[in-house]
Amino acid sequence: MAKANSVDAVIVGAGFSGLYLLHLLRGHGFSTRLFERGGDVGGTWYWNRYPGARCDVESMQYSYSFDEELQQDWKWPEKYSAQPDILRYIGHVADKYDLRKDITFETSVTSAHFDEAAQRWTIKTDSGETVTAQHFIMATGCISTANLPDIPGIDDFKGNTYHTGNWPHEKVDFTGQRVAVIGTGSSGIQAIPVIAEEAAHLTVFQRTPHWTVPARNVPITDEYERMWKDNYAERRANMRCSPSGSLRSIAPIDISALDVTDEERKEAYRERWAAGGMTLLKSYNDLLTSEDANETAATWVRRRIAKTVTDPAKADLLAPKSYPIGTKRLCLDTEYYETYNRDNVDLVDIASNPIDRITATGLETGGCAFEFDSIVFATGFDAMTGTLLRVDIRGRAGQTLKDKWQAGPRTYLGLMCAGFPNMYAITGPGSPSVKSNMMSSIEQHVELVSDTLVHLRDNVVATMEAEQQAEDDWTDHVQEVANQTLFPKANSWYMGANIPGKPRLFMPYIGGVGTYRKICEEIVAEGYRGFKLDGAKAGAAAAE
Ligand code: N01
Repeated sequence: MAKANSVDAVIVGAGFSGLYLLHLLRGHGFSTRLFERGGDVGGTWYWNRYPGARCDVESMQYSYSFDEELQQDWKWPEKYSAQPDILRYIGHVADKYDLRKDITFETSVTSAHFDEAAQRWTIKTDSGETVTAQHFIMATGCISTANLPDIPGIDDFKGNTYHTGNWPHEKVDFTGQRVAVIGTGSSGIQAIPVIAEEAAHLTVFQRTPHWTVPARNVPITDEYERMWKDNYAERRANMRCSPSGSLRSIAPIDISALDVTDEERKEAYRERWAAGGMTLLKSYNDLLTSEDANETAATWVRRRIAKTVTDPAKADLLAPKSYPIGTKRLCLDTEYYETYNRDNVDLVDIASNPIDRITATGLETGGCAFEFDSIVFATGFDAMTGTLLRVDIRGRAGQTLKDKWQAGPRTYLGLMCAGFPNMYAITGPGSPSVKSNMMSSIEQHVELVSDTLVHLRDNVVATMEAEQQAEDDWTDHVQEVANQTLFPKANSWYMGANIPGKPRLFMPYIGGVGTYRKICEEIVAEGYRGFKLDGAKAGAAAAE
C-alpha cells in the first residue's frame, strides 16, 4: 500500500530514539512517516559491526524502560552486551510493536524546508519522494556520520579498507593478513585486541593515546539479573534523576581527591580498576574539575599501563600526557594494553610523524613505508552536528541550519532552534546526550517531544519555536557549565576538535541528566517558557 505523503510528523532515523518516537506518536493517533538510511532498524548498532563492538554502558541500564513487560522479558547475555545482541534486541522491539511497517528503509532525507505560508515542512528524500508534515523530527543520533580523514592517496590503496562506523554485514576475515588500524578511540580500542588475535600482523597508528579502563565484562548471572528486574521501578527512577542517567556499581565518594591520604586514594582507584567500568572517574567529586585532583588518577593509571605493557617504549607511547583523564570520552576495554605484548602487534606514533600518504600497497609515515592487506579506519565521526548539517534544512525565510550554526550549534535545550518551528533534534547538541547513558536521555527527549505534540494538538497550536533570547541564554549556559570543568582542555570530538575547520565549543550539556530533566519539566509547567506557540488563539476560536 502506498504510504501517505502528508502526515503529522516525519521522523528521520530508526535507531533507539526514532523507534520509540514512532511507537509513542502512533499510540497518540498521529500519522507518521519514518525514513531510515540503513536497510533495517538499529541506528548506530546497525552500522558499527566492527570486531569487538560492544556497549560501554551496562545492558540492564542500556535498554528501554518504558514497558515493564519488555524489560522483564528480555534476557541480556552479558553485562556489557556485544553489538549483535544489541541489534537483536532492537529487532525484537521493532517486531513487538510492529514498527517496521511504518518505516521506509534505505532512504535518506536530503532536504527539509519550512513553508511559512502552509506552516508545514516539505521533506525530500534521495528516492525522489516528497512528504509534507507539521512536525519534522531528526532522531539521527549523535555519532552517525563517519569521519574518513583527508589523507593524501586515500583512494590509491589496492587492498581492503574499512571504517569501523560503516562495517560490512558479512564477517571480515583477517586471518593471515597484515592489517593497519588508524585511530585509538573507543572503536579502535575495542577492535584492536580482536583483530590482533586473527591477523598475521597488526600495526596500530596512534595520534593521541586515549585513556581506557578495563570493562571486566562477564556473563550475566541469574542473581544479577533478578537483582535488577526485581528492583527495576526504583532503579530506573534513580537513573532518571542521576547525573549521568545511570547507576554506578560502586557509589561515588563525595569528597575531594586531595582531602584523603595517598594510600586511601590508591585503594579507591585500585578498587574501581578491579571492578571495571566507568566508576574510576567518580572516585572523588573533583576529578573532572580540579587539575591536581585529576592528576592523581592520571598518574595512577599511567603506572598501571607501565606495569602491564612490557616494552617501556610502547608503554610510554600508550600513556596519555597531554590532556586530563576523562576529558575525552573514557574508553572501556578488554585486554587492550595486554595486546601490545603480543609479538604480532606494533605501535606507530603518528603524532610526531603524521601519515604522509596512503599508497597502493600501504602507507608512508616519517620516511618509513608499510605494506598492508587491509586498512581499518577507526577515525571516529563528525559528531553531534555532522548528520544534522548533512541534510539541507531551511527554516523561516529560507535560513539554512548550516548558516545558523556557522559558529557552532545554537539550540534551546538541545531540542529546538529559533527560526526553525516544529523541528526537533532528539538528543541534539546542548542536551546531555553523549555525556549520559544515551537510553535515559533518549527516553526523556522522546517523551518530551511526544507530550509536546499532544499539547500542541489539544490546544490547536500550529507552530512552536524557541525564542531567540531563550536559545542565546541556553547556548551560553551550556558553555558556562562546561567551562567550570576540565572538559574544554582536551581536543575532543565533544569540542568538535576532531574535524578540521569545525567550530570549537563544547557541544553536550554537562549539567547532569537529572538537573536537565528538572529544567525541562519546569519549562513545560510554566507553559513552555522560552518557546513561542503560535496559532493557538486562532485555532481555539475556530474550534469554538
Ligand atoms: O572515534 P574517536 P571512535 N589521522 O573520535 C584518530 C562512541 N563509541 O569511533 O585523538 C590519524 O573517539 C583520533 O586521533 P585524535 C563513544 O562515545 C562508543 O573511537 O583525534 N588519526 C582517535 O584516536 C566514542 O567516544 C562505543 O588525535 C586520526 C581516533 O581516530 C565515540 O563513539 C564504542 C585522524 C578516533 O577516535 C567515537 O569513538 C565505540 C587522522 N586524520 C564508539 N582522525 C561503546 O559504547 C582521527 N584520528 C563502547
